[in-house]
Amino acid sequence: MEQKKPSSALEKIARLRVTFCNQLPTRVADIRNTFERLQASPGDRALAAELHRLLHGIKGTGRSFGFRELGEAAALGETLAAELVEHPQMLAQTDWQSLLAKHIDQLVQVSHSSLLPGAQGCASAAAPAFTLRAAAQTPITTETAGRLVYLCDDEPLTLAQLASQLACFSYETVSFLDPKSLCDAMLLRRPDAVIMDINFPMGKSAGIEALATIREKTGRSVPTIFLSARNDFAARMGAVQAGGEAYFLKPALPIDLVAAIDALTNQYSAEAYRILIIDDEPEVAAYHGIILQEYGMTTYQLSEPALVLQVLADFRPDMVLMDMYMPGCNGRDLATLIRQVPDYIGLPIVYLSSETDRHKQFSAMRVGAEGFLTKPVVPEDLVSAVAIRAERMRTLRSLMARDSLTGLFNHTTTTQLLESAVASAKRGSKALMFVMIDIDNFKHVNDTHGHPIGDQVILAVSRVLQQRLRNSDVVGRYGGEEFAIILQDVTIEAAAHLVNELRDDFSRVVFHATNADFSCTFSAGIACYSKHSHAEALREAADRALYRAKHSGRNCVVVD
Ligand code: GH3
Ligand code: MG
Ligand code: MG
Repeated sequence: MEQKKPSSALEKIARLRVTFCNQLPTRVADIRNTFERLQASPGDRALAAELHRLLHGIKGTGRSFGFRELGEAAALGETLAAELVEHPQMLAQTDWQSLLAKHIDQLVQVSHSSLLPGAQGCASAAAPAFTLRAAAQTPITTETAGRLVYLCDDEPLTLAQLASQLACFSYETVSFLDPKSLCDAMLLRRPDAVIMDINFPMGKSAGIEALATIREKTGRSVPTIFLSARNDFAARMGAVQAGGEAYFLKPALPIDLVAAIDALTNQYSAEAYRILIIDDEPEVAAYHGIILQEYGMTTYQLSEPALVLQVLADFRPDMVLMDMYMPGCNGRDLATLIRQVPDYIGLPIVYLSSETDRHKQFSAMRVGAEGFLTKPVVPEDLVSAVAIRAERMRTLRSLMARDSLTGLFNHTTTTQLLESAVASAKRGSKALMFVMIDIDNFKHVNDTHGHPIGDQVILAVSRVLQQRLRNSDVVGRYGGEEFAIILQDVTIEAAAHLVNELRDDFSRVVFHATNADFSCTFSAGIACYSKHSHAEALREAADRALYRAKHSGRNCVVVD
């Protein structure tokens, strides 16, 4: 089979411009034809609206594709046509007729000259209306396993403890006893993060000075966390000025350090934003889609408004970009229709239109839309307007779907995800395992060390699970001290092996309570999809297996 080279965004946009140029003669002829029909029946409001929509389309699309003159010529006609929609009888006046006729003639002329080779770059068509920054080099999602952390402390015991604790959370660590050897190692291999003491035998701020030197030598910064016994202003300010991103007093809880490393290394960087673009002109929708895709977003271009409910349900966008004037319905009506569906009450809708009339913009926004972007939009403005709103939608959704203590999926969402995983396993006859985990003797932890320490233990389980599992695996907090995992595409042996490793990792995490250090264990039950063919049966089977694990002495994994 012939392999097609993927084309760049600018090439794709160039092709859209060519399509636009090819359509231009027909579109201009349509405008002329509609105007003639309107002259024959001057009071026809629907015809006036149609003329307005056609002119408006050429204005917006022309400007977006860089045909400025064409856009301006269409804009003149559009303004008059908009007046006619409000007051159709005005066309009876000859001066209005001749003015509009003049604008349309002018548009025809400009459209001819736009199509001349080299005129506005239409024939060569490669002339971009803007420049795009280089596409994002880094993938949006990152693998969670195997993060490298450099540790630097002159206390061997501190280093050993830190290393063993971070290993439980799947961090690979390399330890250094002095800043100089850390500095040398940084030049050879760059870690994902550094955890660094401040006070060393060679100076009480040697750690801070070392970081400054490293930055100077490597020319790059690495997320750095200071972990120090010093709590004075000079140490803290020095750490900030050297570029330290977090500061912990010794002894720090491993779970807090892990949370800080995660945050600094974007461990859980989200899936690409999903943007639905509704525009009756496929080329315009595609053009905006290309810009957003360049910035790592996933888009769906819809030019048939009647399909909107189906597409919303299937594509699950984080926000909608909506054109204003479309045949059959306008953006305002379509936004209202979307808002009337309870599931989409919070979905951000932003208009993207060449409508510059402030009154019309406000009227369109009144139905609960979030904003108005005017075509042609500067790509960076489009991207940031979209990203801010999509991010807010993500946060809202995540508040509803996730547990507030651990950030894991909550019970309801986990149950829904299990149901859809079962449905897709049925379709693709894929393997699916459901795991239930329960902390052993947790009541005793609460009774002995207090509820807040109990919460730390719950958090630690969630971290161990999140760190070790793939992005595609579902991890949920099923109840107070119960967790659930959905593993796809694994054999039962592999699942048992993996959960056993998780159990072993967690059992080695050390917790610091007021009176004593202690550790905890959990038990787990695993059920396999093909043996149990629906969600409820899987859940019951995993629960039974967990019960057996508890009865055979806890701290073990049982497969149903
Ligand atoms: P087993 O090994 O049989 O599971 O014994 P257990 O003590 O872990 O089980 P039990 O179900 O008797 O006790 C669970 C305890 O978990 C009781 C409840 O107070 C506590 N718990 C539930 N949710 C939370 C929470 O969010 N934070 C804290 N700290 N404790 C919680
Ligand atoms: Mg329990
Ligand atoms: Mg328990």
